[in-house]
Amino acid sequence: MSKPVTSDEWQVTSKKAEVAADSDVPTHHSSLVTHHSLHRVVEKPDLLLTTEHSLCPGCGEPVALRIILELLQDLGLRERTICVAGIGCYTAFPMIMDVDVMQALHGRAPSVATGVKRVRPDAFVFTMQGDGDMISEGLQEVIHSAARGEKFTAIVFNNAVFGETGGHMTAATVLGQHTKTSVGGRDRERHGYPIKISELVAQLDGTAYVARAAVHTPSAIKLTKQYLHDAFRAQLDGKGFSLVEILTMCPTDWFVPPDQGPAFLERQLVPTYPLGVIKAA
Ligand SMILES: Cc1ncc(C[n+]2csc(CCOP(=O)(O)OP(=O)(O)O)c2C)c(N)n1
Ligand code: SF4
Ligand SMILES: [Mg+2]
Repeated sequence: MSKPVTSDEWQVTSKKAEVAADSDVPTHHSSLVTHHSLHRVVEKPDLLLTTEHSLCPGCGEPVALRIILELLQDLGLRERTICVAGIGCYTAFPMIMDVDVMQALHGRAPSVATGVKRVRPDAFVFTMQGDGDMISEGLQEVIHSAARGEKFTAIVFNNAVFGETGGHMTAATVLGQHTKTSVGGRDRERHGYPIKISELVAQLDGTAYVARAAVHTPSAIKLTKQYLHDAFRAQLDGKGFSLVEILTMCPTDWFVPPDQGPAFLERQLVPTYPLGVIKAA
């Protein structure tokens, strides 16, 4: 099973090419060299103040945060960035981000971001919300912001539960999923169907870019960075509203051990929430 890249992840790479280039080692012997060494392939982004966090082991949200901060750093956006944070487990992140953050009331981040972007059009503005915050508690905020074509980027960490408050069902909980308030599994007759926020928002004329990503495998993490880059680009080019939904692991409220979060995400969430670009800029 693949695991998400973390700050401590190392990649084993073959030394053959380096050894072959070394004049002390005859070229015809280079193919016999089989030793490996460890190379660090990722560094802590400067905008991440510490690699320690208070979230659960195996949580996907710190992985998503790391990608966001790497990208802000790569694009040189730190000085002009304003993040508007919703309420959820990720509300702990402003403490460890070297980026300006405004805290919104539950579900209201898109409206606060609308005000920030209109007052400071040169600022780079993104929201950081969860599925409970955006899709259950603040659905009208994101829909209207998207329809108006507000020029900020909305990021939603979708773990299909209200994580911070103990794991009850959200509007994004998938059919059959066990939560504290759907103990027999989400039932279509009793609880209705999950809302697919990306598809919903993509059909609005004000949206420039929409994609759904995930952080459960290294390749998914790489694609998440690409999608976020394209969404950020859409904002920087003044094209309109952009949204990236990131499926994140919540082993605690999925009732699985931390190392089984990625497999659970692939098995339970991806069939309802297929990954990919939903609307290209
Ligand atoms: C108006 C309001 N209702 C409820 C709450 C309680 N509350 C705080 S965090 C949270 C869960 C947020 O879930 P989500 O946005 O999915 O984030 P997660 O914790 O899963 O990362 C809830 C219900 C609140 N703070 N304010
Ligand atoms: S409850 Fe879920 S979302 Fe919250 S920190 Fe723990 S694993 Fe992450
Ligand atoms: Mg959630």
